[in-house]
Amino acid sequence: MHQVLDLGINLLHANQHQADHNREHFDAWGVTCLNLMSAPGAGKTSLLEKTVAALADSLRLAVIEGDMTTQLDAERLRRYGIPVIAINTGRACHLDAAMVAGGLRQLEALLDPQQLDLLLVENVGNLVCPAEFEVGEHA
Ligand SMILES: Nc1nc2c(ncn2[C@@H]2O[C@H](COP(=O)(O)OP(=O)(O)O)[C@@H](O)[C@H]2O)c(=O)[nH]1
Ligand SMILES: [Mg+2]
Repeated sequence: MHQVLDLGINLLHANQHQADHNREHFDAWGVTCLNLMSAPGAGKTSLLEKTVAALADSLRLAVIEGDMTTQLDAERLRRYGIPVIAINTGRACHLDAAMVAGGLRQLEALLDPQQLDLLLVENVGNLVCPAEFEVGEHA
């Protein structure tokens, strides 16, 4: 027998609330935030490397690098001399807004975020899970 239980709560509500809060920070700082999602190996880090190389002279950039367990992508991007915050998600197949808020606190310890123009977020390599969780990005 199947029974439908109405829990009466939106399980993503807390994440949405935190994402809205992150976006308020980005807007107050004048920072545009982009959240990159794709299948593993599709080329997110490569695209970020080329983007950073092309824009680092004209825009002030930082990266939040989401990865389940390693620092490898963060190390690839640190070579370009920009601030990179690595977030290991452990078993989670996506970043969520609270993890990004934690990354923002680390970023604020390094620099004044009002001095940034563009924050690039590389999400964990899985197109399905990350799409459910806004992190406060503009696009
Ligand atoms: N042929 C080709 N290979 C690419 C391209 N972009 C990335 N790659 C390669 O694909 C692999 C995975 O790229 P990576 O940027 O690490 O993907 P991510 O897992 O989405 O971050 C690497 O070996 C890259 O060199 C591309 O535009 N063309
Ligand atoms: Mg990558």
